[in-house]
Amino acid sequence: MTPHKGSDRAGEAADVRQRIEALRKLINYHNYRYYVLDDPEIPDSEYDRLMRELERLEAVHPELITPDSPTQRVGAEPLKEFGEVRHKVPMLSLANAFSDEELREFDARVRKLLGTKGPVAYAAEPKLDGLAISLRYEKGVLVQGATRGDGYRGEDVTANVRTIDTIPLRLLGGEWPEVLEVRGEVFMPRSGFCRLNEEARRRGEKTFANPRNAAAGSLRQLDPRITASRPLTFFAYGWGELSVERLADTHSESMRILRDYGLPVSPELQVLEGVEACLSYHRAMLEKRERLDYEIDGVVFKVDDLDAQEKLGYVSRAPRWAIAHKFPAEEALTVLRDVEWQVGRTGAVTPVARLEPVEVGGVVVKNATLHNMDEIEKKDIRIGDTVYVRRAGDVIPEIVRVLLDRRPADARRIRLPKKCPVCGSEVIKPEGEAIARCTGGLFCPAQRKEAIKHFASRRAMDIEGLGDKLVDQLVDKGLVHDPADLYALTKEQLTGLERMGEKSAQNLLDALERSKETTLARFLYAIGIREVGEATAQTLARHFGSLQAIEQADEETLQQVPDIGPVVAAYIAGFFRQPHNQEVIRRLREAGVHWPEGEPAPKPEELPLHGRSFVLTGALSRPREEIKAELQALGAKVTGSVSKKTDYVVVGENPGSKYDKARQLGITILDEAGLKKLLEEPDGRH
Ligand code: 9MJ
Repeated sequence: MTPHKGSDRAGEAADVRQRIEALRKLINYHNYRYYVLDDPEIPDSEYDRLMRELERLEAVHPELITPDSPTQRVGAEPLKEFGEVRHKVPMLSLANAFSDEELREFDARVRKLLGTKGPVAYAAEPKLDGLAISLRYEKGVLVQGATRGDGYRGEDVTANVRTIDTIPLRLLGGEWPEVLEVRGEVFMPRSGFCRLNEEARRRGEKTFANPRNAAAGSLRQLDPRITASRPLTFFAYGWGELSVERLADTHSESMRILRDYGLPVSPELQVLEGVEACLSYHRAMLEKRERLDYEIDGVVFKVDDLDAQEKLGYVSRAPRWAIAHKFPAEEALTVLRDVEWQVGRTGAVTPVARLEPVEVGGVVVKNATLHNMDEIEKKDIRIGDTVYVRRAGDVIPEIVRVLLDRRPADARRIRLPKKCPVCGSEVIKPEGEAIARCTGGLFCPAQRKEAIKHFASRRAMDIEGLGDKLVDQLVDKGLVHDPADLYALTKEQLTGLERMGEKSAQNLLDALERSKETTLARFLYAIGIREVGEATAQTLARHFGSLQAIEQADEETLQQVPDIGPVVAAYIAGFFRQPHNQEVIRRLREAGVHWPEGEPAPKPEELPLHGRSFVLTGALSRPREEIKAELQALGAKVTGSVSKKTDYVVVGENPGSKYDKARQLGITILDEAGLKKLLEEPDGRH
């Protein structure tokens, strides 16, 4: 009996061993489909299931765990220091070409040395901006990973490269040479880099300056668990020591073979005939650069034929058969000469750097954005500083950092101007806000068009027929400088405009006349004080009753009003402090704009939506708080849950259970269009 039992157990063990091996093979194959071919065959859930089964079997049979098992990527213990690795075949650097001319010279040299008249075939691929790595496979198993170091001696980072999912721990197939050193670049995709920095920011930790630094910092961790948590990846672009003479006769064919072994290779790899094709490739990759999820700083061309490579040989430490054709630098050093302040159409006052002209990424840069005062202070930028300017794609150039050791003794601090450089009104930057703003809303030429369009809009003065295009024309022709000028327009002036007949001109004059009769709340909203929307305007009107009372209120008094905090109070007081704004208001009233002054604040029960209860649900196109404030200003109550007392449920996209409940209870359901109509005509029947 006993022998029988024993062989049973042996049979079972053999089954487990077989299953484990089958699982490892399957997992390696699906890794290859996913990472190398970018063409997964099974969903992630199925892959996870295979991994879990393998983990479970290995937990029960720890004696069957091998270092190349896909479960063994993260080693247990942090290292004290990295060991040294000698590269038997040195890891070379590449010569650079910085212009089309230099690439043509490279090609001419290659052809001369090879004695060929016709075009040479080159293998072309993007030049990754990461870290060069050598991976040593023995009998198909990854046994060592090493950094380039000085090209002859690097650091042993085996435990760390093992954690990189795209690097196979065991090669696919069985045809590989006994010793195979794969050379390539470890790098961090942009998307992963952004995620990593976002997480660091959230935790209040230091962020990385760029993906290259992040990749280098992640690979040089003594604790492989940290490396494992970083989104690193790898592309192979060559080889070092081989136990056979060659993998193939060309570079491109060798790369195809590496790919078949399960190693990721750039999908952009191409074979090109002659230097002109190389120049086109360079231009195409430069154009494509922004769309790639990893940073590249040029393209690499390698003579494809390996016999030709041998013939060409090496000069000092770089092969004569390869060259990196670099892209124009995206960063450059220059001097900050001065700072000017620009006023946007909403009154934002932003600093613009005037730079000593410098070429960055192929264009001459003279200006860069400095964003705002907080940014300037954070980076400690001063006039006279030597600064790094960065330009990427179509974005506005910006100052990355200052070289403090080059700061001249007379460097000047940058100060926010007290007066608007365009209209001379006061500039204010409320506590806690990043952006400074001009307070001359009604008068400032920079804000003119925007202010007039807002003034005329439906929910403000409601001047029918005065659309954006017409405002543009009136301002461009110099007929209107501020909202008060609208009321001085004549029929002759109007009929002189494009597409403005006698009839439309009269209609506009009539609309202007009608708009003069308004309410204090509308008027307050129309004059466009920053942060004073309709709800706040209504609250102000109700609370103070007259314009004079509001004009005379200081910031402290304003903060007594419900929902008005220090920022809004600062904007309101700042606005009325400007003599120019006062002047425009005086002229508006002189032209006949009026409202029931000094009227008692409308009683809550007089508000059009008084006593109505609303619930908002689903994804709405505007912030919920904004809609809520508008409804409340009209007297409505906004609550969080649906009950029999609810009058309306406003539903956005993908509403949840509140919508179902509202339907059950037979409550009126409004979509966004319905809500808009109700807000516009709250006095209508409902
Ligand atoms: C990079 N960095 O992408 C080489 N490289 O070849 C490519 N670097 C290289 N090839 C020989 N694609 C030495 C370095």
